[in-house]
Amino acid sequence: MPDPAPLLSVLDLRERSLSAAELSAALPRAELDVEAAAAAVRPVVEDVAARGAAAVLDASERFDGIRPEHLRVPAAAIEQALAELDPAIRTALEESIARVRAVDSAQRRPDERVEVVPGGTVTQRWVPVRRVGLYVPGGRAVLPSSVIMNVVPAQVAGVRQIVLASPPQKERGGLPDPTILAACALLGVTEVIAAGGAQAIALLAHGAEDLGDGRGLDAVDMITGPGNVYVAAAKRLVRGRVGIDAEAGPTEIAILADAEAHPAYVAADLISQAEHDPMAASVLVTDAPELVDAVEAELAEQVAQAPRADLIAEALRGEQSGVVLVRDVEQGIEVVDSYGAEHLEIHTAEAAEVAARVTNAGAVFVGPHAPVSLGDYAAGSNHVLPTGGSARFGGGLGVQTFLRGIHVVDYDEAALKSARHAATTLAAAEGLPAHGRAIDIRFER
Ligand code: HSO
Ligand code: ZN
Repeated sequence: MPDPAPLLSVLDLRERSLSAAELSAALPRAELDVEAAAAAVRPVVEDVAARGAAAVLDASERFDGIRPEHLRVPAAAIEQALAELDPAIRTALEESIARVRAVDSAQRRPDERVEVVPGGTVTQRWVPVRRVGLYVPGGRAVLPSSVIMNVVPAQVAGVRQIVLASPPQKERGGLPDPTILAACALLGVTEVIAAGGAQAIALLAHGAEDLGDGRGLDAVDMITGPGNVYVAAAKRLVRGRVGIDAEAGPTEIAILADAEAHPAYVAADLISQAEHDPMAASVLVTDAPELVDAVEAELAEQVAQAPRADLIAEALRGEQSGVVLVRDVEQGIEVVDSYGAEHLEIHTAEAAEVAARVTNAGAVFVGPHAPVSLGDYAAGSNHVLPTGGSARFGGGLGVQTFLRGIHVVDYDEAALKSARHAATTLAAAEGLPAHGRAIDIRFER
């Protein structure tokens, strides 16, 4: 007997006017305790920093139940995974790669030279990070699409050294998942490490003298990629030693919809992200109470048919999911901006215009034909996106993630002269006369 109770709880804001702080506190969202996880993983990270490969192997045995024979995945295993890959999956991966590569190639920022005065230029050079570590999880679901979303922008940015880490699989004799290895082969990634969790993050950040095959592993400069709370916690611990992208939390979808939205599509899309994780968030923001009823009816029907029905129901019933009823689309935009969803779909009249007014979201999907799962695999957009409201201050992974801007200052004598007065005056005002002197001396000698 299916449970007839509605899956989504409803927060009615139609009669309420809340301050920004009250609004963000009222919206459904689970707290992810990265700090508690950090305390748990700190000994693992420290052990890997101290003992290298041996500590990684001990942790694998403890947490993954396997001590892989090779921490560094042999080239032959990567090639074999590609040779054995289902041709239909290979074609789909290739299609996805081509689309992401097309977008990233066009969106790589060019160096920008500005002539401030005649003879005085400042150029912004965009320089790729030298060596990057990419983490691809292998737990609840194995996501080879995440290999694409990490590797392609790094490659388009010009990163020369890419090392990918993914957990060893017990059933595979300690190799990472074969589809992940095949995706590496398709992308030309040859440095692959069979390690997962906090130990993988620590290994990437600290490197190791000997991976067990007589060869060392160089520490990386930056680590990106999704993962569970322990991976997020380990990234927090190594941040500063290396750069990291956003700390990934459970997937989120928010849908802003009016009465014209298709209930079946809205329900299917809410379910699609709920399928990831019992902690995943599915939030519907609408000014149409009749849509809420229609979506609930669709949810009951579609969830019952879904192979992962229990997991989906748990995510939809969780405190992080729900419906927010608003007066109009205007208030809806306020709500979705306050929420800052990882993924935001717009199912309203004039969807493109509404989308253009949203300022906080990891990625925005416009209209009835752009579901989030399109973006997960094959839109050309990236699916590694800010979660937990971090879309307020961070963006998703992209070619820019792997580039650093370096200002190159090139002034001739006349150009320096034009700046002399402003610079020396400010130096004096700051009580730093040697700063001014370094300019004046050039006009005295
Ligand atoms: N929606 C996930 C990414 C993903 N979905 C991978 C399927 N495969 C987080 O954005
Ligand atoms: Zn997804």
